[in-house]
Amino acid sequence: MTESLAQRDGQKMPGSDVKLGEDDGINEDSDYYNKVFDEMLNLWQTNDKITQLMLNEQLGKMVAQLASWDGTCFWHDQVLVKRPRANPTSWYLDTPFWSFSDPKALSIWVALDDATYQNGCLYFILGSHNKTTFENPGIGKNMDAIFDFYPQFINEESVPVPMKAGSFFFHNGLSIHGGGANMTNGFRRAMTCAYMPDGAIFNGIKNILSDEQVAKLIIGDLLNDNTQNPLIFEKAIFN
Ligand SMILES: O=C(O)CCC(=O)C(=O)O
Repeated sequence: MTESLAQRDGQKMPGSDVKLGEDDGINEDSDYYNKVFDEMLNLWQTNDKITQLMLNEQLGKMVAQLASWDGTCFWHDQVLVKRPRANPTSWYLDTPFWSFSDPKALSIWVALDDATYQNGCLYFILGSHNKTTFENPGIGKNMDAIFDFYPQFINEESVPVPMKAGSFFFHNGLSIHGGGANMTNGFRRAMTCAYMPDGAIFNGIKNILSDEQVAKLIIGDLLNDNTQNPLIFEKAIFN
């Protein structure tokens, strides 16, 4: 991990000049958001070890089983470093940010440090993924903003997920989730990967696609660029 971050020298994403701490055009309030975490995307494209680890066929199979897909493609990876004293991650949904819309789309979240109540472990509103939609409530500064959009969840319990370093969980991208502030003087680092079903189609949202990629796509086109969204697992079909 250290090697893959050093190789990037602060570059947030391959093919982009944006560096950590700068406005990436994805998040609404970059000044605040850059103090939620340092976010680097698609390390798999610049580091072979990350490719081997995160584009692993067994992982793709687990995702396919959880999502009931026949094939799993990679959407993106992210390293999320909550620095000492970092802001909380407001409640939000993942899937509405992505360039495809699938109710089963999910991510893996891997703790690289112990994630604790004190340093910003994640929290979930359990079962919310069954009632949310692809409309995007966004992610802002106000922790409770999502409940203007989904008032039916305001009284639901928040379930914390403290994690030991090296452990991981999967979560559906339509789950309402967030993370605590880092109240400590240490780092809370995590790696996530989001997965897409084979055969997913473009929904018009740019997300991490480059301007050149978007220019070649129209809504309804297959997202089948193997250099961007490689197929990492395919269920064998026996006649
Ligand atoms: O690590 C965090 O604080 C947030 C991560 C997250 O929201 C996600 O992986 O979907």
